[in-house]
Amino acid sequence: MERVTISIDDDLLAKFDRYMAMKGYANRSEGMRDAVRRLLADEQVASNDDETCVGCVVYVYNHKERALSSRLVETQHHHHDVPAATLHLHIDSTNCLEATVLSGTVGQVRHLADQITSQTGVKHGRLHIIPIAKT
Ligand code: NI
Repeated sequence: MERVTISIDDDLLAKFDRYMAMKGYANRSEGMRDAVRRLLADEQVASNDDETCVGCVVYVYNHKERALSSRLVETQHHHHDVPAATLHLHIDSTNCLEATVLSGTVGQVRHLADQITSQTGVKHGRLHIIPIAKT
């Protein structure tokens, strides 16, 4: 096993330490190894663009942000070849949470999810991809 040294912001490290305590990790090395494994597992799915999948992209946005709601709808209409359904939750007086389920190839799903989460005013965007094995 190799020993590496990394630089990390104090704030980020404090959050990571809290996370590790919550999850019961004995030391930072073990927590960091698991974080890297998880990242690589996610990327492995994402690197095979032709695989069939369903995906769920979850994000929060301020519905008072100018034209954002209509831009999000426009984005989905522009990619109408990728089947999508959206759950919308009004979480407080300004913020909305949406969970949009997408179906297609990993490449199509990732592209549309990126188009949604990269819109100005969209926060906490996160895509979960589930590969569907051909039967
Ligand atoms: Ni809303």
